[in-house]
Amino acid sequence: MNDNLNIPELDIDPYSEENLLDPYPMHERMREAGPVVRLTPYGDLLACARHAETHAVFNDHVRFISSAGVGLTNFNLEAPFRPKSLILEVDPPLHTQNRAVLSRILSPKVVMQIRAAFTAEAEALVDRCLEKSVAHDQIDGIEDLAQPYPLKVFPDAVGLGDDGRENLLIYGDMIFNSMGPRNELLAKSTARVGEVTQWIMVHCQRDQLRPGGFGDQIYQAADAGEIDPQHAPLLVRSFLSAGVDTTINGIGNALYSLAHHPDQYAMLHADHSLARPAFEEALRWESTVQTFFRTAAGDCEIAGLPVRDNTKVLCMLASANRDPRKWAEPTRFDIQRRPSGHMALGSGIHGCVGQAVARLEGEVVLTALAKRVKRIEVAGVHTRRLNNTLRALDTLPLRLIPV
Ligand code: OVV
Repeated sequence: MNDNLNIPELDIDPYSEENLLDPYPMHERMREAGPVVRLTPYGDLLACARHAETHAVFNDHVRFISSAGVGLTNFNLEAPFRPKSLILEVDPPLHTQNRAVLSRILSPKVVMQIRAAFTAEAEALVDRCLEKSVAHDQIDGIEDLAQPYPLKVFPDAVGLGDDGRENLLIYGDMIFNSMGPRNELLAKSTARVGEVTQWIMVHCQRDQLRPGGFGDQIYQAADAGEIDPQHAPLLVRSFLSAGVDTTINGIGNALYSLAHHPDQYAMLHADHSLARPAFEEALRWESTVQTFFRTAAGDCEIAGLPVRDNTKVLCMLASANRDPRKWAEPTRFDIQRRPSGHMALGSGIHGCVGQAVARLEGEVVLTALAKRVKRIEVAGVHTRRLNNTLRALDTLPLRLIPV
């Protein structure tokens, strides 16, 4: 009966406070136990923590589907937390159709067009941070830089108004918590679920979106018959769900990584063209989205081990990104590494559709810093914002030393 006999069983809770604060010892235990493990606190839940299997699962969307949810909750058994995302939580052919539209709106060509505006905003913000750091001896890397930057440039590009953008932060925290168990973190982040969801859905309507912005372009695609017009608001919702908290923490984690590796920052300062590879290495080293799930559609196997139909598989992206089977000296933060094949933006048909915009944001913020800031010093103890899915900082006291 128990065909999971060959799968190592681990009494590990990836959502304990200890593991969320410092996931790396847990990652190592999971990787060393086997190519796929069973996490006994969550019943029949399987997990992949090595690069090869995580990558294989993500690149087999036929066996490992997304339409049963990419969090712990199995939508075949329980209702989703919110109406399903029409890109993240669907399979082909609907996924293919919707993704084609989002992919065009966020294409590398579009990114070339927004580059100047994104660069100007990064330079202005880094100037303000530098002034503040000189005047007050420190800044908060999160409140003063990592948070305001994406919160300005991305909703501007989507075409949202200026008011109420703090709702995007609360919403992001909630959505990414909702992909874990129903723990205290989820309960806290959903305290204002009704009000925040209401704000989000109102701001997905066409009359709230500047003509020509990313949001309005979804409605234009509906006008052109490329997507179901009834799907337009939920596709705009994907921008608002996935586009802010992710990049905030991507930039926050990059600042953290550089502040804690002054030799690496010195190299970036000496050669600004390292901004993009430095952001990429920060994604590998401190992966913003730590985990996503898939669900087995039929009995199958991972690395020769049996997986029963409808089993949830936890894919440990952040662990794959430090798997010594894949990376030389994986715990070393090395901005010259060029970590192609990292899993921080996913892989396969669901790989981050906004990745060109995300990389632009990281690159221009790090370039603006590299030009103006000689050294970044740690000016105090950072604090973490625990989230069931995201590796997130709450505060990051930094001192920016001008050139
Ligand atoms: C990648 C991602 C994260 C969260 C939400 C969504 C996507 C969405 O499509 O709503």
